[in-house]
Amino acid sequence: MTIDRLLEGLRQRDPRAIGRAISLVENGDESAEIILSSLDENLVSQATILGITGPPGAGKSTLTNEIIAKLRHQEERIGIIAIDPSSPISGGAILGDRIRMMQHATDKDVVMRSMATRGRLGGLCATAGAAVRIMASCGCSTIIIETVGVGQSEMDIIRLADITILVMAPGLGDEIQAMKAGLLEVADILVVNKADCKGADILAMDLEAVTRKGSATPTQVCMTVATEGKGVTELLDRIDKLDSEHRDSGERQKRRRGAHNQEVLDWCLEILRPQLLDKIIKRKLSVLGDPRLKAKKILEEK
Ligand SMILES: Nc1nc2c(ncn2[C@@H]2O[C@H](COP(=O)(O)OP(=O)(O)OP(=O)(O)O)[C@@H](O)[C@H]2O)c(=O)[nH]1
Ligand SMILES: [Mg+2]
Repeated sequence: MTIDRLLEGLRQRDPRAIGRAISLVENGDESAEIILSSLDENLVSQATILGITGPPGAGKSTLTNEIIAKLRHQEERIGIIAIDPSSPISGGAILGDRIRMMQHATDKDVVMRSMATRGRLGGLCATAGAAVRIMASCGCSTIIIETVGVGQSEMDIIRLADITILVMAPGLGDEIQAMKAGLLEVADILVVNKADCKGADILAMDLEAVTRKGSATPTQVCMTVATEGKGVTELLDRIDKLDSEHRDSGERQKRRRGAHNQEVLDWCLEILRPQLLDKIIKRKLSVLGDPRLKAKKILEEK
């Protein structure tokens, strides 16, 4: 596809053109700059970016699926970015997510994209940020980033979101308990999914108690049964309300600025990494001595 046809495809909001554009950015293709500077910034700033995070198996994809279904009833166009850690913990996540979202797979107003974190030195924020912008510019008024809250790169990604939803579920084991503190910090809305299962009420009370410690007003927990679509309307109402509060108070703008700075930093590192590696190799450094000192010297060089 020529760049002109691709840009025309993006103007037509063709899902195939969107997919192609994201791939070109991801692969560091020269045309990425042309694509990214052709976007409709107005639509980008209007779109709502939701982060959905939580431990593996909590029901994030099932819930995302239900959210899509509800929003599609309102004729919204939606973008989904599934960050796949490709780790043994959630092996096969891509396939699983694809199958679960199959009911929306033929809907041209649901644009899906998976991104792997494995085998990547960095740049995930940069490329995910670009994907968000491309989708928003092509008419997606809501963009959902689904990520397992396990690693630093997944947590960085969540900063791209205007609103972050933490999905927990009963019966996920001790390992999850340990993750909770870090996850709670980034969450705007807490969801206890699998409310049909034993232990859901206790988990909700437990979470409310934890959030009460940190602030004057405890975060109210939303209960959902994603497999039956229960509690999803209430969750969407909460999201809407918080979104308008954030728009009014300037919180949203503040978050966007933080995310933008993070993305610029990510791009700086993407651009610098190969240049620096080249410099290092050319120096034919001895293996003796302090690597940190050598790094400082190379950076000080003009
Ligand atoms: N009983 C019950 N099961 C649920 C509910 N929501 C999801 N599940 C099941 O839980 C399992 C995991 O759901 P997913 O939506 O794949 O969870 P996930 O958080 O996306 O998992 P990863 O992407 O692997 O991190 C599936 O078998 C779902 O059918 C629920 O509300 N109640
Ligand atoms: Mg999933």
